[in-house]
Formats: sequence, C-alpha cells, structure tokens
Amino acid sequence: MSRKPIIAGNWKMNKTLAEAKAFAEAVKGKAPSADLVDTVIGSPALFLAPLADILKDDVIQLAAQNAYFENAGAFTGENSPAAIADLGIEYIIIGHSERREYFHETDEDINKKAKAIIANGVTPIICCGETLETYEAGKTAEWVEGQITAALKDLTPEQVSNLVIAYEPIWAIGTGKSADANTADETCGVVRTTVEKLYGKAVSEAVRIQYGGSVKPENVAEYMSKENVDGALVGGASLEADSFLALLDFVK
Ligand code: G2H
Repeated sequence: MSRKPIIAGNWKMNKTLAEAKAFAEAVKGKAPSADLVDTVIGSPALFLAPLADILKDDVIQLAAQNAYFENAGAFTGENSPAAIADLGIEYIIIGHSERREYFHETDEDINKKAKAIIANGVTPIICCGETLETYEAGKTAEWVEGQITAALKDLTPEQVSNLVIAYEPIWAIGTGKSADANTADETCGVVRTTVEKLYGKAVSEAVRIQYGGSVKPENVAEYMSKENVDGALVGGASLEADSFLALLDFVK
C-alpha cells in the first residue's frame, strides 16, 4: 500500500505573531501539490487563527501542538479541541516528549486527548519515543510498544487507520544527534507491528508513521526512502521558511 508522505513542522514555543505571519506569507503557494505530500505547520495556538486566514486557499495545513481532552469548561489555560477544530485546523500533535516531561502528561491523558481530537474531526499526531537510557538498555521496542498500545486504547480500526504516529527518540531531539535512517526505520517498524498486533494488517499498512529528531533538508530524503517512514516531524529545521520548503524537495 502506498501512503502519502506527511512533513510537519513543529515550531514549539517560538516566533512572534509578526514572525509567524511573515513565515506563512513566505511559504504560501510554494509547497508541492497535496497529491504528493501533506505539508503541515505546527504552530503555537496563539497564531493558528491568523495563519489559517493567510493559508486558507493553500495546500499547507496547520497543526496545534496540544489540546485538552474536554471541549469546554473550567480548565484555565487549556485549549479546546472543539475550538481548534472550529478554526479549520487539520491536525493536533499530542504526547510530544516535551509535554510528557515538562507538563507530566501520561499515556492515559494522551489516549483521552486522541479520542477527543478524533471526535472533533481533527487528526491526532501521536508522539512516542524512548530516552537515551532506555535506548542504551536495548528496551526501545518494548517501550514504544507500551506507549502506542496505551495511546490507542479503545480506538476503532478506522480511527487508527487515519491517524499519524510520530516516533521521536528523545536522545535525538534538538541535539543534532539524529537516529540513523535504519534505526528510525526499525523503530517505525516496531510501531507498525504494534498496530498490526492490535488492529490487523490493513490498519497497520494504512497508518502513517513519521520520524522526528534533528531532521533537516540534508537528511530528510534518506529517512523518506525507508519502508516504514512515511514522514517527518521537524523542529529546528522548520523555523525558517527556506529550510521548511527545502524539507519538501524529496518529492520532486
Ligand atoms: C523533535 C523535533 C520536532 P527537532 O522534537 O518534534 O525537533 O527537529 O528540533 O529535533
């Protein structure tokens, strides 16, 4: 089965409104056709509405970097998945290792968020990945399998077919120390096998799996050449318009 590649920038907590708008104006009209690749900008929630306005007729789609698992209520400081959906945002990143580490998000929270996001018609990008300690202990597969099993709990096969999973080894995030393409392929393969065990072959062949961790224009094509890598979630190299667009050159 051929899966459409998906390249998603993750700006993390960077940029001012003026910078975000200038970026959107700079990339508008320059990404390849949506028939070839899904191109996504993961922006701070503050900028999603103005970015959606600038990119409304463009192939470039948007992602929030988080959402709460309730649609409304007394949850000061949180962002509603229903409100994000109402802006026309296509994706919400959940379970990024920075959210797990600094904001104490659990596998159970991530599962609740996945369900709430899907219920609002938005696609979750569910992140998983191991620490250096787990990697060095040779326990990556076991760890990632556990995270994915917990994140997908009680989702239907159809829901899982349509979501995106990002494998991001924590030791490769923002460190410049990317996992080599074979290692990325191997662990993305573990994610796929886990989905197969839970939901069967057809679902595992449909779900899209990204690699993330120090991806840049110089190495993206090599990751994308691997069987189990369907895309990339890119932090640092997605912050400048030229670099972001260069991440898409592999489709040419
Ligand atoms: C991993 C990645 C984006 P970077 O967090 O999600 O960031 O490409 O800077 O390693």
